[in-house]
Amino acid sequence: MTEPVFRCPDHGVTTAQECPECGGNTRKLLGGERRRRLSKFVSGALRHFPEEAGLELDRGGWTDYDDLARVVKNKYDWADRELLDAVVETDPKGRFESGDDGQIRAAYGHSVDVDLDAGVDDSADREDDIPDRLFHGTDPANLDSIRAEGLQPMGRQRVHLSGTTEEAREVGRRHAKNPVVLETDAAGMLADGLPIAKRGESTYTCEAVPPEYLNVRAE
Ligand code: HQG
Repeated sequence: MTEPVFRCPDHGVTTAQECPECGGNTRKLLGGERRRRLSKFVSGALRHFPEEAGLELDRGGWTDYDDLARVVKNKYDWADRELLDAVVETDPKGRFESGDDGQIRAAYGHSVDVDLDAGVDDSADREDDIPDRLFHGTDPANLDSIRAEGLQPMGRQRVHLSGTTEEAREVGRRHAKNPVVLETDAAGMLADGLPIAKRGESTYTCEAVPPEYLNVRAE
């Protein structure tokens, strides 16, 4: 269940009913269900259907925040810029990145063709931040195929991995009731020159994971 968002008059938005900074009263800004819907729509528009939503993404996946706020307002009669700000600011997975010059993009998850490293010359620095092991939750029905060809991006531009087994299981639950968790030898991939990037709070992406770097994680 998605938590509501509250606003403290002095310290801004929070998902706690009492402001974590001053312990003072907050007012409810956005209910859980509307927060979930808004986040899903914005994620979809920035990852999968920008054109249909009326947005133009540049090579790096960026679009103008003002345009997005307009699109959101047209889509939902109850939504406005303040609620969009709240969804973006409180996203627990860091799904959205704010750029210079009032731009926004999805941090990961794209099916549209973007290059998140476009115009960035220090992308290799991201590799300092990669844990030795990463995890991927999936439907057990995919295992034979994954054992044969490794993890492939399927409908997206990249394969997505999680920082913990719990998060991977949660991702896998989107596909199956009893997902299986695969462990990835991320250190081995990096040592062999297969790049991995950290995106958002705890999501890691790569072009593919060949089968020799994968193990089914025992419960
Ligand atoms: C599977 C969410 C057969 C793969 C999450 C997965 C993530 C194969 C499915 C992000 C395969 C693709 C992405 C192969 C991969 N044979 N099946 N060779 N290779 N698969 O939804 O990783 O909450 O495109 O195991 O947290 O589940 O939206 O990818 O089951 O970070 O922000 O093909 O989406 O983020 O499914 O999820 P998806 P995903 P948000």
